[in-house]
Amino acid sequence: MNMRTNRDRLQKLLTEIAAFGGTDRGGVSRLALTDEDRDARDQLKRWFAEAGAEIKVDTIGNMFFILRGKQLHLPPVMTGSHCDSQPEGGRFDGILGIIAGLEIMYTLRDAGIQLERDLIVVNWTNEEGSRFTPGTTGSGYFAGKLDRDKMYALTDRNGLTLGDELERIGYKGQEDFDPRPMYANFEYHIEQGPVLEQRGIRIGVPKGIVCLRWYDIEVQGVPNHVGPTPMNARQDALYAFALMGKRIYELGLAADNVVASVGEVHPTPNSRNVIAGHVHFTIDIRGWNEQETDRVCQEVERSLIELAKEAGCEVAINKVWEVDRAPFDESLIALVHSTARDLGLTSLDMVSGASHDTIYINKDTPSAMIFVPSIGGRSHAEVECTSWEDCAAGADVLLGAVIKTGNS
Ligand code: HGY
Ligand code: MN
Ligand code: MN
Ligand code: MN
Repeated sequence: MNMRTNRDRLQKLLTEIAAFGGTDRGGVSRLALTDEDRDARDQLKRWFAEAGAEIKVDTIGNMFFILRGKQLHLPPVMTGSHCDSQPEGGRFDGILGIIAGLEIMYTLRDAGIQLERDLIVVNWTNEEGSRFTPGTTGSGYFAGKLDRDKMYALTDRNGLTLGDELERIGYKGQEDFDPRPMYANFEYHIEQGPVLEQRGIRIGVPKGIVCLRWYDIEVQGVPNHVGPTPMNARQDALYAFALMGKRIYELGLAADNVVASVGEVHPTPNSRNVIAGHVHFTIDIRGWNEQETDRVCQEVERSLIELAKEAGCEVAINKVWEVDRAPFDESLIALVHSTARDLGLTSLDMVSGASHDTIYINKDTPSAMIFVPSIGGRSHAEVECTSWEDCAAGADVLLGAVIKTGNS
């Protein structure tokens, strides 16, 4: 008999947690380590305590909710995701995976079931990387790939540091927690793309997550008065950016399965009657094929130098983050497919174009992910939505995968 989660309770929990940073346009703005993130973290603590979980917070603010199994010496099973959101994010990105983990704990409690293995549900700090760059800070630190002091020193646009903000919201743990070796890790997440909806498939099973390359670019021109300065006597940093932005898009478009995007642009002084003297902008390049992705990176870097010269400006190119792709565990991928099938759900192999905390956890723990459709393929936007029915279906698959591995 396939156990199922409680769909009404899952919907209620997701609705209530979405109020933390909720916007009047139906989205969520819960940037990492803000008051909204703190309040949501506090609520998660209350709910997981009701589910009977022990709670540990490590020195980078990762929250581990532990439901003890019968055999404490066995390597545990992990699931979880992130509570922080984009500035104008959606109600499901990240938090769905944590709340589904909570619902599984409630479901096991209600059924009087204790797994053989510990079950650990995690809230990973600063997955989005929007306020503090890079992203997946908590999971990257846990995996030993990001240096804690460097992460503590990261600053947001107002000059506040990650370490100070962690302290301020009361989530800077005193010691780390390392349950490794772990038996398996599953991350349940919305697809954030159009494939499942277009194909009419209920469950997505990524074979892995693409590699990512993030840049900060500084373009230096000469600020001047827009009126008296002749067009052929300008060193306009915004014009240089315009040339660069178009080329970056074109190089991504021409490449084979690589995406290249500019997300942030900050001109200085950003005044309508001043020729911009400086532009800071960001580039995000990703692809499953690392050679092709790095070829595009080289093309982009070469273009930035060429186009800066064309516009009479200087350019500084800083690669601020790169993480290799994460190929998931074949046997856990098969387990997710078979669990979906046992529940009467169709499933599809795919690649995750979005990054997730599992990109780091996968480094030393066999991992797999479970996707459910995003309506209209939209995410990282307030319109982000997944039907309650699909939220429950994905949670049921996670429950099945956790029970199978938790009792194996
Ligand atoms: O950027 C990403 O792919 C993730 O959603 N933060
Ligand atoms: Mn996410
Ligand atoms: Mn996201
Ligand atoms: Mn004037």
